[in-house]
Amino acid sequence: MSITLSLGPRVRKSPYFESARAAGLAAASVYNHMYMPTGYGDPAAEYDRLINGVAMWDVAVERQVALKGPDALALARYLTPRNLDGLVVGQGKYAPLCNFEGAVINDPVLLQVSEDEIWLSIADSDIKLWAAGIAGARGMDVSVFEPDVSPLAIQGPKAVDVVASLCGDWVRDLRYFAFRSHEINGIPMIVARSGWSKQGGFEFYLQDGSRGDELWALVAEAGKPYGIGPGTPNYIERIESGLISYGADTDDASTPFELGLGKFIDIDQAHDFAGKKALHALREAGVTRRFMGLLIGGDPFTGTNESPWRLTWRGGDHAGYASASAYSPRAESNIAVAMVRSEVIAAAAPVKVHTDAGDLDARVVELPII
Ligand code: THG
Repeated sequence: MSITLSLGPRVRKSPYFESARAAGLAAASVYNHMYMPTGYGDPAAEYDRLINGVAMWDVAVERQVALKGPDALALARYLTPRNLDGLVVGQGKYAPLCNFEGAVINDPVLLQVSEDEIWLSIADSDIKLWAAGIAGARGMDVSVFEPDVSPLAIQGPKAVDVVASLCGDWVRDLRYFAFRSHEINGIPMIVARSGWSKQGGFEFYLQDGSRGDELWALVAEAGKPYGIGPGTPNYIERIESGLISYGADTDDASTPFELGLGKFIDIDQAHDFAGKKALHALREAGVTRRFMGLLIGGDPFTGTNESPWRLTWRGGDHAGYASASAYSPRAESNIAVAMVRSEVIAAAAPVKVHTDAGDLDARVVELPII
């Protein structure tokens, strides 16, 4: 049964909201205190555009937390276990953040936008408060604020042609997570090669919220020859690709080691950072569960799970939980991402998934699934 989303002033709207609504927005969630578009009523077409064509996504919910001032880099270093040596203006980095217990509290993309300004392009948690609190407590000379910046993603194999037709052929040479300032019709933005899919694409970080509908229309027009259409961060593709959805896949105790983010952090670096001591102890202890994929039997799923699904093995022992599930046209199977106990993984044992519609057999596989 579907439920109406109550619109009101307490939850913020994206600068693209009216354009998204006019394009047929059918479903939304809430993320960073904003409405986040989650569907336009035709999941099969939205998936197909992302895999074979090009789609445009209102992802203004990926808010920026700006760190600006002489201590911007020092604060960024304290906030992330990622090693920021070699950070340069114009190259972004995936930079998980941890609390003092070593649990992941967000997984932003970090962008050095100028010599004294760094942005954290955040997932769904209140990092502005955390960063401002740490800066204040440590007496750092830096201001922490949310700038007027709203990403619009253009994703899929044909995204590069759409963005090149709008911005020029230089975009073809941008490396992953690299970015540059650019204007289209005087609309200020940062163009980055990034996005929450593995199908390739770009993000326009619009820097004037009053011009969202104008930018949306320009992208829709430039994309017409390539069959562009609206989409959203894609549920099916992200499970196939094993991309983490912070808050959905994680809980209060999820560590970078459990989530497979160990390659993005450097706990042996000389700089101190929040969670350093805890992460050393966690590495020493080893993980007891890991972020994995599942291939699940049964008839093709039509929706997804509203709550995590419990996993069991050996006739009832706790094996973990599945946080997101879908039917994958490419895997030709039901699939899920799940936190799975290490002993289950080591035993290569089958698991039972306790879905809302009954129990199903599943096999645990490494991510990505595709
Ligand atoms: N775009 C922007 N901000 C964001 C997201 C985004 N903030 C929140 C969330 N998404 C951040 N999470 C991710 C997670 C993974 C990737 C991007 C954003 C990603 N990972 C690649 C991978 O895992 O293969 C590459 C990582 C790498 O090699 O550094 O792309 O989507 N603006």
